[in-house]
Amino acid sequence: MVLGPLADEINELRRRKRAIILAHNYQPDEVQDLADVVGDSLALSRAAAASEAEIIIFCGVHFMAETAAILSPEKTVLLPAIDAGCPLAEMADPEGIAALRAEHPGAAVVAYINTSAAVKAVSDYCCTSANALRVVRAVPADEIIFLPDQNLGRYVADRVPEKKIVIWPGYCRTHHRVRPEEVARAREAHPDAPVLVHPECPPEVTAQADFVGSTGQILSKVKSMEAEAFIIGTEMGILHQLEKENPGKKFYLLSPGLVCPNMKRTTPDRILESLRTMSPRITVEEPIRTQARRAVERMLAIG
Ligand code: CIZ
Repeated sequence: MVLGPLADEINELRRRKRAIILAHNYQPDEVQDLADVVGDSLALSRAAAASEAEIIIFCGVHFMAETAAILSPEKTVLLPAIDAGCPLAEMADPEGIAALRAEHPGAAVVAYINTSAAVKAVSDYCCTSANALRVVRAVPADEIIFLPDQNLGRYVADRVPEKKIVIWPGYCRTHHRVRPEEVARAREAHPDAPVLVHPECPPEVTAQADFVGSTGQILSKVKSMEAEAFIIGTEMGILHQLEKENPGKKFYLLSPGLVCPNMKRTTPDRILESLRTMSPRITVEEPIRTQARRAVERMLAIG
C-alpha cells in the first residue's frame, strides 16, 4: 500500500522527535510497513527498553503499551489507538486472584502477558505464549494458578502433568471461536499444507495441528519447513510478515473469523496524530508499576 505524503509526514516527525514506531504482528499491513520493529508484545517491550528513542509509538492494544511503560518508565509511551483494549486481559482482576489464592494457599500465580498492570502486580510470574511452558516448569511451586486464557492454560496443563494447574476461565474471542471442523476443511482444500496454530485456540483445534506456537514461533517454524503452502491458525495480521519473509510461499488463514477488531484500530492517520500531539500517553502509577515489573522480570530471568 502506498501512503505517499502521509508516510512522508510520519517519517519527518518520527525523525525530528527521535521517536520509534513499534507494531505488533497482528497490526494492519500498512501499520506494520511503517514500523521500525514488528514483533510480539514481549519483543516489542524489549525493543522499547533497548532503544535510545525517548518516544515510543506503540501500535497494538492497551496491555502491550502498558508492558512497555512498566519496563521503561522514563520513556514516553504513546498508544495511537487508545480505544484498543483486549477483552481477554479484561477477564481477569486482582479480586479474583485474591479469592483463588485464598482457596489455594501455596499456589504460585502465573499471569499471561495479556493482563492489566494491576493483575501483573498481584501475580508472581508473567509469561507469554512463547515461554509459558518454560515458566510454569521453572516456578518453584507444585500448584499454579494460570490466567486468564483457559486454552493456553489447558495446553500448559497437558504438557506439564507433574504440576496441578488451576485454570482461569478466560478466552480470546478471536482464537476461541476457531472450530475443529475448520482444520479438517482446510486440510481437504490444501492437502500438502501443514497446520500451524496459536495455543489460544481451543484444545480440539491444537490437538489436530502440526505445530502449536506463539506468533514469533510460527514465523520461525515456517522458515525451517520445506512446504510450499501453510495453513495458519492465528490472527490474520501475521500473514503479512509470513508473506514478506517467505516470498513465493502460500499462506491460508485457518478460519475467516481470525480477525481481532481491536488490533485493527490503529491507522496511519492515528499514528500521525500521536506524533503531532504526543498523546494518548500510557503510564502506570507506582507502586503498581514496580510490583508488576517484578512478575515481568522473573519471566525475563527464566527466558
Ligand atoms: O505475546 C503476544 O504478543 C501475543 C499476545 C501473541 C503472540 O503469540 O505473539
